[in-house]
Amino acid sequence: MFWNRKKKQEVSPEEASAEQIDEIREEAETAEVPCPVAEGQSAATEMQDAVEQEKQASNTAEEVAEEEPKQGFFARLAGGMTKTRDKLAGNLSNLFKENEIDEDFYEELEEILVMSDIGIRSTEEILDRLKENVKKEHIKERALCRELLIGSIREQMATSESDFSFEEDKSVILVVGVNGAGKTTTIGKLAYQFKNRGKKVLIAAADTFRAAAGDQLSAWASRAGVEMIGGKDGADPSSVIFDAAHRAQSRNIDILLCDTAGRLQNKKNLMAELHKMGTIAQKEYPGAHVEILLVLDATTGQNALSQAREFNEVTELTGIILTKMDGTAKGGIAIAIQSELGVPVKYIGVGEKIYDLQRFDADSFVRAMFEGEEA
Ligand SMILES: Nc1nc2c(ncn2[C@@H]2O[C@H](COP(=O)(O)OP(=O)(O)O)[C@@H](O)[C@H]2O)c(=O)[nH]1
Ligand SMILES: [Mg+2]
Repeated sequence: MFWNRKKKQEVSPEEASAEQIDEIREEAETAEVPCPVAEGQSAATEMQDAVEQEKQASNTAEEVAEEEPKQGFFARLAGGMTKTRDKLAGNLSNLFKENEIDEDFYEELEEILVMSDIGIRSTEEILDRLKENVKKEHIKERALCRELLIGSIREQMATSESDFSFEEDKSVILVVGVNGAGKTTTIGKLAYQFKNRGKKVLIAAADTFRAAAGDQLSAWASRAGVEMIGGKDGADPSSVIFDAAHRAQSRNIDILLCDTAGRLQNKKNLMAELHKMGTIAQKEYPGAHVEILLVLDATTGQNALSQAREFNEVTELTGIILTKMDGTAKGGIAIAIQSELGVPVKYIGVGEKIYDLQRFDADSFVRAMFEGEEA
């Protein structure tokens, strides 16, 4: 089955996570009988969980205004990406002031792109394409390179309609990612969007490791006005998926959104658990599309890229959700992830409110990143 196929990812030498990836591979290969329940949490994990819970406790229903602001979709994206744009645009405008297209120009451009978290590999790809086009179109001015550069990134980031066909199918969406990435919040936002589009939505609370994770999700479910199943601390996550998928099938639910626990400390279990969840979902809701979306915190920059690689090794991801694009200068990481993993970025989170999630659109993203609201 598709989520069980392991992709052979090329690991770039400049990334320190290569060793970690080997480790996951090794663990994956020696995985025993799927056993999703934790085999004892380390003190560090417990501490991390405690900090997270405290953080989440402050994220109460009252704080989340439900009324969508009048500000348009693009304005909110551009507003959220201000820091990323400021960092990039300032450097670029100086670069494009001069005229000569020489080696210095390409070197400086390379530095600016890498500094913007676009990643070494994707920067090289972008530069190669740019050089090719400069030659082909006999371009002599730096200013003209700007448009070529933007166009090339837009092309690279383009998603296809089929990437989102699951939204119109019957789908089970497994939302995966490390603690604190924004899984639960994003599920609330997705539920709200799908519900508003007239879909029948059900949420499964399969992050049963952390105390109060169920309560947090339940608060989001009620804000979104959808039903939730599960939420008992310590329950077997797969049994939650079993019940939820079963209910989804019997009630003809369109979208079943599943919250999961993600702890990189325990990859063997994580892999086994994700596999088991996918298998159960498919079995209990035959015909439903299984979508595996990885939630990454954009503020962690290169670390998010390493996490994406690691998760992509243990399960076949069908998409990425980048959260916290607001308030970070590291938005360029979206480009690095898409280019290096070949997994499309499907949604981006631009704030903590229920409407602060946007379906990824390459054109708007590139405009927000390079030009902002005035464009
Ligand atoms: N600024 C901002 N904060 C976000 C976004 N998405 C999630 N968060 C915050 O990130 C924190 C962790 O989110 P949570 O959903 O609990 O993460 P989980 O552990 O992966 O389920 C919460 O305080 C959220 O409000 C976003 O797009 N922007
Ligand atoms: Mg959570």
